Amino acid sequence: MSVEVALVGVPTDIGAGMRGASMGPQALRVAGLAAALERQGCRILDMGDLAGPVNPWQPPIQGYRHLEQVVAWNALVFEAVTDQLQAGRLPLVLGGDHCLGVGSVGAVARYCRRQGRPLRVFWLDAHTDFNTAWLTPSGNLHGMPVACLCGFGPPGLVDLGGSEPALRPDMLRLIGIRSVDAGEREFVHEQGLDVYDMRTVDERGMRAIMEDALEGLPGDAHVHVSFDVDFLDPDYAPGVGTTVRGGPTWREAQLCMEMLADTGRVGSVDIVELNPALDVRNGTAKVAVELVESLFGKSTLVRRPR
Ligand code: 6HN
Ligand code: MN
Ligand code: MN
Ligand code: MN
Repeated sequence: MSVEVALVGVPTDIGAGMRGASMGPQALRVAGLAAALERQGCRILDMGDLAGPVNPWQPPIQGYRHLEQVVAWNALVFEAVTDQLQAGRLPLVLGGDHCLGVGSVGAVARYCRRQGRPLRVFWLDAHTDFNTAWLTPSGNLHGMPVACLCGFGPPGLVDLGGSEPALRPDMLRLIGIRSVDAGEREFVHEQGLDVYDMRTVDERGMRAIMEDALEGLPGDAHVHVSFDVDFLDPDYAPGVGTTVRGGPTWREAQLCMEMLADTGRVGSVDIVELNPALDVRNGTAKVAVELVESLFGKSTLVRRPR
């Protein structure tokens, strides 16, 4: 039976500090996302785009910019992702900025909890996204989804899927990290997040750190991949709002995706932070599509499970 993938467009930049990620879903479609997944044997159902509030482009209030609109968008994402999981499809959320991870991962977490299935979330990103209203240097909610999912954040986001936090820190693996704000850094340490920063990738290599991050994955686990395109080195992916140099190369990122694909457990995916306004001839969208094709099983040679 082939995997049925539901594309859920979330055209918003409501949580970002720069406009343009709202054009991400269309750029990914134009870059050939559906055809790439079809080549991997998936059946594609494009659900179109969710329609949430417009970006009022206001400064932060008490540590949050556009909190009301971020909550509204995430409520829509939560519902849409829940619907697709319940229909037995693999939700592929097309962002949009990374604030939508609260609704997307929140829905996946509640679904897994109800099914009694273990969940592991791979957060591929230059940033830890672990800010809170009192730690954030920007007020931008795309810098806070991991904290919200772990129960640290405003009402409306932390309780999207019920009263208990969506995730415990031990369910998370953060890969590719190289930009963490001063207060955020302490908080990451305090909460014991499993962070594979770029120094660790440099020292040990992508293969070893992915083996470590995948260690002990239960056979019945659900793997969620939240792919922030700024994970990649900006030489390969300039079309994002918050580039940080020194990220994984195209090859390293491919290996990361291939090793996730090899688990056979990927059950939901976000592609976020692509900003076509900053891109060059849609090249970053094309790179994202190439990586997602690997995440769904593309390989040069026939591979058998080791
Ligand atoms: N992202 N740490 C910075 C902030 O404003 O909180 C940047 C966050 C970027 C978030 O790329 O998803
Ligand atoms: Mn992010
Ligand atoms: Mn990021
Ligand atoms: Mn470890």
